[in-house]
Amino acid sequence: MAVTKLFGARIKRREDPRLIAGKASYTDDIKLAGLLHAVIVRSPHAHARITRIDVASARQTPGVVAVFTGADLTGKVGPLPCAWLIPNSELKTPAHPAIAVDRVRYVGDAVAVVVADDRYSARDGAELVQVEYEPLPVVTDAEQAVRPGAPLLHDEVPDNVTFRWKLSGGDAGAAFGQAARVIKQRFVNQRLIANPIETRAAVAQYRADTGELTLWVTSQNPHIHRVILSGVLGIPEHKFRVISPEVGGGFGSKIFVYPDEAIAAFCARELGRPVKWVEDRRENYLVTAHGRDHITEVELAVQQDGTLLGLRGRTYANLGAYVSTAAPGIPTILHGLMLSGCYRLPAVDYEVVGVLTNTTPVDAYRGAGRPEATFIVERLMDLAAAELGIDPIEIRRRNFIRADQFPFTTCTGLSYDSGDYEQALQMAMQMVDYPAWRARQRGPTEGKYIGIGASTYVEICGLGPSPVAGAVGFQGGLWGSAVIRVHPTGKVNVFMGEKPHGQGEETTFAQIVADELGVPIDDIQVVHGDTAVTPMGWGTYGSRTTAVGGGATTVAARKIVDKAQKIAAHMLEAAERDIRFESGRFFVDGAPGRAKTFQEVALQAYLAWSLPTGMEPGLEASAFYDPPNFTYPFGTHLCAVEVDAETGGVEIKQYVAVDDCGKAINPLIVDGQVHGGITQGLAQALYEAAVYDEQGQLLSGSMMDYVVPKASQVPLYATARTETPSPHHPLGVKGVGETGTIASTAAVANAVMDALRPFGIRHLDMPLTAGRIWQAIQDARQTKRGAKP
Ligand code: MCN
Repeated sequence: MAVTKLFGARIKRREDPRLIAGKASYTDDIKLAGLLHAVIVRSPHAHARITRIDVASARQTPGVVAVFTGADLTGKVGPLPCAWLIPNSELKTPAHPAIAVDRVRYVGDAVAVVVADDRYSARDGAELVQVEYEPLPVVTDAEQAVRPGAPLLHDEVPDNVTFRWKLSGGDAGAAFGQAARVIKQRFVNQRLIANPIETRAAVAQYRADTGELTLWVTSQNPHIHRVILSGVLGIPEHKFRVISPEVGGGFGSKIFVYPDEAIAAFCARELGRPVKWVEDRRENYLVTAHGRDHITEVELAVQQDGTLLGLRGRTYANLGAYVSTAAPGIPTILHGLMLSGCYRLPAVDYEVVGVLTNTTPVDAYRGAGRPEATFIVERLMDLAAAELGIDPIEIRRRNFIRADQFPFTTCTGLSYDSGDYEQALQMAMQMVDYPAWRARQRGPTEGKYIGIGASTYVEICGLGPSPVAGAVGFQGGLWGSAVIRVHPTGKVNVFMGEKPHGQGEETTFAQIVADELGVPIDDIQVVHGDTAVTPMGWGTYGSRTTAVGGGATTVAARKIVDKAQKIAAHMLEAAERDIRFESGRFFVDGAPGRAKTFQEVALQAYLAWSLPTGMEPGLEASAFYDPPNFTYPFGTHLCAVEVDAETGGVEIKQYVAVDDCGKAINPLIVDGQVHGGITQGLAQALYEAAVYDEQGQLLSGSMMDYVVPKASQVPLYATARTETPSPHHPLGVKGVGETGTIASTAAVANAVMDALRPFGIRHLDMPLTAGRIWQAIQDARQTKRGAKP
């Protein structure tokens, strides 16, 4: 019988029917008897002392059950900890109380919580909480915040600097000493907002008789929420259950442990009734972690032929008002260590300064650190090419790490597992007809300027291994876990430690297990998101779920087959070494008729009437898989744009993405991930920006002001893949969830800047809006006219 392997099959996501039909159950869908509703009162000031809070009127509002302020939480809810203590940086993590007690530090900082029978009464009550503030000077910009005399946020951090992290590798001094050219540039990687479809939410239920707390929460990592909140709330882990039901996207923003979740749990414990808190969209903009926000001064040393010699510079990373859960690791480990890109860069000398400002805390947002690094490296490659008169594709080729050089140790200290950068580039070049675009660019313009941009990227993902996590200060392990339970009828449950929230692992992990066990995919159910049911897991982020959780699932499945093989041998009265396993059948080598199906073996494992001597009954296996290395996906994205000089408008004429995520389990899902990722990346290049005014008010605090691109603003993407398996992964896979975001920002920005070269414009900061481009063209024309004698 021909066997259809599911690994590599473009099957549709099994989670989609319930999502599309509105049948999925999210945190806000949880309804419990006696449920109360919480609304959090938030500071309208970016920086102020709280001189008085009067909650009397709020308490008297009909329907209001309780009002709590920071003072009520003191001693009962601890500060929210930072979980990435990067080493050798003198990291300072000022206390982050769930509700501010005497001082607020950003617009949205919690000052009180009102709990009522329904949400409307809670909101009415919240409006009656009277807070007197004494405004303090505000600073929102990272460079300004480190200047002498800048407003200070925390007494424990006298210069607003939470850390200074230094990176050096090779001899950067010598590299710059011998450089034919030094390319200098200042880059602003603007602040972004994640915009998941579902905002955050929490429902907490406490049983005073047993001391057990159940928290339903929009989390990308329920076990991390449990371990951190267990400490914050003083509830022991074994009596603390965290359930993440359906989660409507996160893009990183639901990794972190927020004040709101601790507040909901506190209220439930205090009041002895379940409490629900649901973030509205305005709050989501104000208080859910933002991403990016780097200011970088950097220089690249090159030889005349474009050979890279060294890179040095400094990034000011704006971390907002408090140090969020993973914040220090993003601009350092995930950004600094990737500054070598996919090139043979011999030397690096770099500093990252983590800065506190009166803005929303900043943490991981899709790509987290790697898009910022790719942007710097790939923009520098184009600037170097332009200065040296070399084609931007050619300068990349000259510096690529070659396919025969893997594993490759970068000057930043990473060991890239595998890659063939030239192959991906070649494929992308065939897909766009690069010479034709260049010819069009040289042709008549008629006010429309063509630009072609490349981004040849590599990313670090599939986070662990755990010893490295420990070495870089991450306060957790980074292995993956899985439990596979085969039932007596041969049906299978896979319990994942990680927590997908839109990525599709219910499908891809079922594909893995179907192949490994030889059972129909419909006989497999994948379960995730409940600490009482699933094994400990470190979460879904850093495109790690398939690399580590998929690794664990594969190892667990192989343990099942191993045991089943022993049982089959016993049932067939043959030596185990003579048993073959194919397509769900165990048979005696050379006698295919002497066989037992996987289902027959599963039944015998549970009946246990006749098992090999000493064998335990049952057919269940667990695995904790700690990978030996990260995985390093890579690829080439090429983008052709047309810029209208009269309006400044940018039209993407063609977009090609060739990505290599090792072996693809489900190319349809991989394409979907790449599409979503590219869209978020090009949104940064062209549209999105979180903007504060000088008083720390978020001007782009709603969907009316923050431009998430519409379908009409996004082109059709052409995607393709090369396949360079990860040599250390049991299935050869690498992550793919972030590739699109990491690659596309630089590709689009490079294309736009290429189009603007005839005007002598060297670089513009993102987002490259029509207004900004139009103004730059006017300025350039003005300068040209002024320069004329
Ligand atoms: N996959 C595959 N073959 C591979 C690699 C992956 O078929 N070689 C499949 C996986 O099995 C999975 C999907 O592609 O179905 C993404 O897998 P992976 O690369 O392991 O990434 P994660 O599941 O760890 O997802 C995290 C990543 C990140 S970090 C962000 S942010 C992000 C993203 O995924 N947020 C998302 N994609 C998102 N997609 C949605 N819809 N919503 C989000 O919030």
